[in-house]
Amino acid sequence: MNASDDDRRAPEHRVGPEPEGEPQFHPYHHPAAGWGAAKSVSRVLMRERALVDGPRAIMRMNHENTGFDCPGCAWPDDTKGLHLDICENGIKHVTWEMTPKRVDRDFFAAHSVTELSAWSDFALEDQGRLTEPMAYDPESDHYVPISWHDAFTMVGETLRGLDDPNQASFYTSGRLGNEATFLYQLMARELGTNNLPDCSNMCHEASGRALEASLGTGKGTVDLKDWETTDALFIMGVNAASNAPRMLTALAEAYHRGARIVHINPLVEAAATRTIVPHDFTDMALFKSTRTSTLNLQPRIGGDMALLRGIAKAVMEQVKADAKALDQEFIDRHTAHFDAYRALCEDTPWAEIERQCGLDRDDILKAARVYREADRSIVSWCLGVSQHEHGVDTVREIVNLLLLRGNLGREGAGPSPVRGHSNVQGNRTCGIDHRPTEDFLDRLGRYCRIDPPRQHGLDTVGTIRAMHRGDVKVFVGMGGNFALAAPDTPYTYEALRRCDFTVQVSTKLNRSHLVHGRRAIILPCLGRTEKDQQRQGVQSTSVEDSMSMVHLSLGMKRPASKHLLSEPAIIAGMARAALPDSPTPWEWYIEDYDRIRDTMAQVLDGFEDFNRRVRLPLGFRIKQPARELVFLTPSGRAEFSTAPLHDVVPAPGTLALGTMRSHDQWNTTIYSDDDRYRGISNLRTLVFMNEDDMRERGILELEPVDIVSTAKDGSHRRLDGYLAVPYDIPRGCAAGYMPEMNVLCAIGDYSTQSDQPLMKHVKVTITRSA
Ligand SMILES: Nc1nc2c(c(=O)[nH]1)N[C@H]1C(S)=C(S)[C@@H](COP(=O)(O)OP(=O)(O)OC[C@H]3O[C@@H](n4cnc5c(=O)[nH]c(N)nc54)[C@H](O)[C@@H]3O)O[C@H]1N2
Ligand SMILES: Nc1nc2c(c(=O)[nH]1)N[C@H]1C(S)=C(S)[C@@H](COP(=O)(O)OP(=O)(O)OC[C@H]3O[C@@H](n4cnc5c(=O)[nH]c(N)nc54)[C@H](O)[C@@H]3O)O[C@H]1N2
Ligand SMILES: [Mo]
Repeated sequence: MNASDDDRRAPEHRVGPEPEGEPQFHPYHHPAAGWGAAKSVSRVLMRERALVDGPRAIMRMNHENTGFDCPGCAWPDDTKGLHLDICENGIKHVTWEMTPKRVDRDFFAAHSVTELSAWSDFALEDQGRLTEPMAYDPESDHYVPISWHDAFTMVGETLRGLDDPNQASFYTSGRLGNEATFLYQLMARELGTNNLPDCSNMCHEASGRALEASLGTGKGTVDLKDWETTDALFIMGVNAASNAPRMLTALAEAYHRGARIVHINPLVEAAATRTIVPHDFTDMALFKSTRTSTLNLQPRIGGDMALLRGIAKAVMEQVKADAKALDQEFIDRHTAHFDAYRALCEDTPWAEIERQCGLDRDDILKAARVYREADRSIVSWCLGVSQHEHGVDTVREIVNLLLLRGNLGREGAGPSPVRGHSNVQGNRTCGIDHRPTEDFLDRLGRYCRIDPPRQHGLDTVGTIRAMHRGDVKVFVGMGGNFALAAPDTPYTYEALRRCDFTVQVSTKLNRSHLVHGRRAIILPCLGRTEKDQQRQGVQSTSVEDSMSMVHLSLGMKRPASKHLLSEPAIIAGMARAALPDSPTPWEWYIEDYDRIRDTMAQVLDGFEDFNRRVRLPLGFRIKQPARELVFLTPSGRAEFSTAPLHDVVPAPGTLALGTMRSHDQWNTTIYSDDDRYRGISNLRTLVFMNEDDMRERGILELEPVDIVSTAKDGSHRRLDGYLAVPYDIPRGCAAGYMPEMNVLCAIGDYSTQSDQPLMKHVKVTITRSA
């Protein structure tokens, strides 16, 4: 790459709103959720003017099969069906979709793309819901209305005109329901490509690959009942109070029962202190908070694997004193390569473990003790573990640890990744995979009477690079905000701009509509809360949560505009235009989604009798062989991995920077410039630093600093004038917000194990701004 330094700076636009006041930092000392959450919710309801519809919708959210699934995170719904199973951030996501504001043709006539490009990302989404299909007109630099028919024709003609179907790439963001997902991958494969990048390539690819390699089941094996019966919870690399707030309830309940909870995170996040259970109204009224942690450990960024190895080593060392420290019977019956793993733990010196994780042995032993004393343990994790060079090795080390004490295939025990988008797990289950298995392709080919391509396709990073080279000419974004979510912002912008044609299926205006190909269209779709009326009646779609429960979601609101189509209908429209001789009955499928589900039941493992089972009160759980101690691995057993510890200690003078979300955002959707639990108001362009690291550099609180990253290829990227915030974070570590900090993530810096961009481990230097 020969980009100049200027090409690697932040684009001109802001991400968050204009600040409402001076930037402030006041450490937060209140429990998570509770009244602070209630206040924040009412602010969003007021701003979106959704005071009447909002509360009514919220009462219908996550209610067995009679409401819609929260479009927020992938935390499972309460199994008891009694609670008002909602959270602050879920309410924000719902009201965000239900806003009465509209982006119509007059709006686009009034504002050129060049003008809109200078707006903040907050301002773009704040305009409200998209209302009709629009096409970019290069003459006037405005989006102009286009009919659905003409839009589909344009897609069809362009796709048919490609020399090779691999010149197109089809992105999915994890909100897409299962039925649309299935149709989308079918369309891509009928066209002849496996280019199916998705947001999972940026979040849990490492978890899927590790679990597949260790257990032969690429998902977590526990469910909420296990959370309710476990003795010890290890919560790693997740900011649950903001990103999976309903986990707070599970943590508080576990604490009440006497379970032990260990949080492993360079930052002590709000979920690692106390919470007021949001749907427990007496707790709310009495300000009664519950503790949610017994032990907080703050390893350095990337230090998790060393910490896990240390815990494993300590457990093994305990065997001399207590033969039951290991579950030798489980190990003998169900696992492979234990001896090699034991030798590796013995050979890894304590000093190296301490140096790599940044914790001393005593602290590691505390965690080991919790683990050893628990009959049943669950390890739960999210991006703090996965978005690293060695994310796969680290997740496999989690499994190693669980196997030592037979914490698998029984109640209250096992691995429990926290997934991101509400249906990101369902997307993969239903065929969004750039590396599909032969078995899946065989079944798809047989039942859908197509000849699917066998060559693996492009993932997110691969797609960006191919667009940059000119090898991919057509980009279709099924939801999401690819331009802003992906790494190396200026490079990704350039890649999208080099496309011949970009298609975005969206609910709201966002950056990806303004950073577009030579030709571009926006196709507006129904949101999850809205009524999907088709020929045979109102349709529901299914989704799969983090714990593999599949259930129906039924929208009930009047659509934001009468010109919107459902996502399945949009896919069918594009497919019919692109594949005139298709054997797939696209129109017939759209009349009644039961018909799609009948086909899915034939093609997808674990979806037998789909239409009946999905209508059971809580839906159904997809079979997980590892849960039944059936391991679809080469050895037929759960496999210990034996990766050596990697060096994650930052070089002198450099820091390891993790990019993360604030409390008031949903990925690229920003609600405000505040981050309540971290004590921040009116500020997103910040970097959290250890006080000693600041002092060493002569940086004072809220002083502007310049952050320069160094990529694997030696190139530099920079963000200037960010404000330094002294924070309780280990030395050598720093943290700040995505998507702003994607500017610092080089396109070539992805994990060789998972191909995930290294969003939690950017090598930076930080200096006072001149
Ligand atoms: N409200 C809200 N909810 C969301 C989202 C949202 O944007 N807003 N996004 C959704 C999506 S798509 C996803 S994938 C999830 C993301 O959920 P999270 O994984 O919670 O996302 P991040 O904000 O990136 O937070 C990462 C956490 O990892 C910690 N961390 C950073 N580096 C390390 C490390 O090396 N080791 C350890 N142990 N911890 C580390 C950080 O301190 C932070 O607490 O949330 C989902 N839910
Ligand atoms: N530096 C850094 N970058 C990251 C991450 C990080 O931790 N650090 N996290 C990564 C992760 S985990 C993820 S998942 C990605 C997120 O990447 P994406 O999923 O691509 O981004 P979102 O911000 O969730 O997408 C928001 C847009 O989705 C559209 N939308 C909302 N609801 C619907 C719907 O129902 N249907 C359709 N068709 N569109 C809808 C709206 O137009 C909205 O503007 O970002 C990644 N980027
Ligand atoms: Mo994600």
